[in-house]
Amino acid sequence: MSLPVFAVVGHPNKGKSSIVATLAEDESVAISPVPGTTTDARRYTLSVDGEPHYVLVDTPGFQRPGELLKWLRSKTDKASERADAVAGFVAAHRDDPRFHDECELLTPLLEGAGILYVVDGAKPYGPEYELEMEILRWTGRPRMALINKIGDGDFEAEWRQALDQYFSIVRVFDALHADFEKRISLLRAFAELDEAWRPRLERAISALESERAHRRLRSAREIAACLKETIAFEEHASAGADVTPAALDALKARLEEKLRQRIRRRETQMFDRVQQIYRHETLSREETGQLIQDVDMFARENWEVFGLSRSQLAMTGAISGAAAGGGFDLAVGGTSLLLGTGIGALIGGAGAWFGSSELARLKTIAGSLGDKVVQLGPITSPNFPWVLLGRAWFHHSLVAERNHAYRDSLKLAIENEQNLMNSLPDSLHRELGRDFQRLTRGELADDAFAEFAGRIEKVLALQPVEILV
Ligand SMILES: Nc1nc2c(ncn2[C@@H]2O[C@H](COP(=O)(O)OP(=O)(O)O)[C@@H](O)[C@H]2O)c(=O)[nH]1
Ligand SMILES: [Mg+2]
Repeated sequence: MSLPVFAVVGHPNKGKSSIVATLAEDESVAISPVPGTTTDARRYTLSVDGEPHYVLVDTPGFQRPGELLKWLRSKTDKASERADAVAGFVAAHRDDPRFHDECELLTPLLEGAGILYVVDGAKPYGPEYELEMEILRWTGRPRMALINKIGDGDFEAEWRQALDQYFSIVRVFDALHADFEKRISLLRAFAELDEAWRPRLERAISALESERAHRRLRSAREIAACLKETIAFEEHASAGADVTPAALDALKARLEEKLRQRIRRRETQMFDRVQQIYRHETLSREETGQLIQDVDMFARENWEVFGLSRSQLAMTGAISGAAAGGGFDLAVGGTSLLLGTGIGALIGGAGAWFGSSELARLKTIAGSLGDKVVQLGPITSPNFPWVLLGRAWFHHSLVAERNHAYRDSLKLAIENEQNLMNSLPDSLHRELGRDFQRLTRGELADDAFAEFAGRIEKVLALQPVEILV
């Protein structure tokens, strides 16, 4: 059975390419406020796990519908000959540059595509559209009209009156913001256009639905792996045999910066992978907003919004867990202890990110020839995994709902006074708290990883905050 093919046609600049990008989940479709950006018809196939399900054809808009219709009418006055007249037009004008766009958009229809006619419901209806609709009727292909609104006007009622006369199905569809359910419901409407397409489209719908769940699980695994790896990060440096306190401070600062860089890179990689899962590879990210002015993961504001509040930390036992992990009492003593005892101390400045908690402890271990080797890490800050999870959760929620027509960068900003983690159910909170403690101590067994990822998946299934896109 051949794939259902839908040609998206209409006036220039009405959101045709946007609709193709959204329905084909393709970020490479050219979308632009400049009319005439799409010059040739191009096919975009939606595939799931390598299996193709349907094809969208992006087409240039009508340029000379009046002349085209006049030509068609001059050829026949019989309804039964109209489709042949359209084929005759394309055959006669294939090399005529004046009708390049018309030939491009009519060709897929002659090859059997269904029609998705796109109009802008924010602008008034006008008789010039009648020419286009009439031409589409001449093709005799199954057709549906989509009212896409670009801007604030509302002329839907007036459009419907006109469209109902030419199209068997008329739907409102927001090319930029339609969510998953809206897309699925549109596919169901496509299935009604032509009986022959129904089985293929129903298959497409169930493939998309299971892919959606699968994408969440794959993302959860990426995030879980990122948490597991970053918590275990360590940086080493040789301090020499007779290191002075000042030299040690400098070394500490260098290691800390290296550790932060590594965490940032690993987080970036995780974000990229999650975006790949949702076919949003090239979508850029920015971190702006009222609360988060700094692009840095380690900005204090980020820790306060994405991680746990101080009281939440205490409640989940994360602080006492860290203390039980060893070194907590020494840590609060500050750097002077380091030289004396050679074990754990606060990293200067780290406490400021979140109250009294440090990111990781500095240890000295004996090197060869009386050399001192210092080690920073693994990461012991109880809030660190929550911050990373909070950011990953928020990022995922934006990416998972994002349309492929919407090209503004992702804004990783929450304008909410609450801690993100407040919206987690208590039980999940407790379980994750235990997972994080195990990770911090390096005690999360490999066979427990799947369960850990499963809990992250439960987090991803929740909506973190009202997302304004
Ligand atoms: N606000 C808004 N803008 C849209 C919508 N659909 C398309 N646009 C914008 O309108 C312009 C033309 O869109 P495009 O898809 O290239 O139209 P085409 O010429 O018909 O293919 C682009 O700047 C789009 O971002 C919509 O639903 N809402
Ligand atoms: Mg276009």
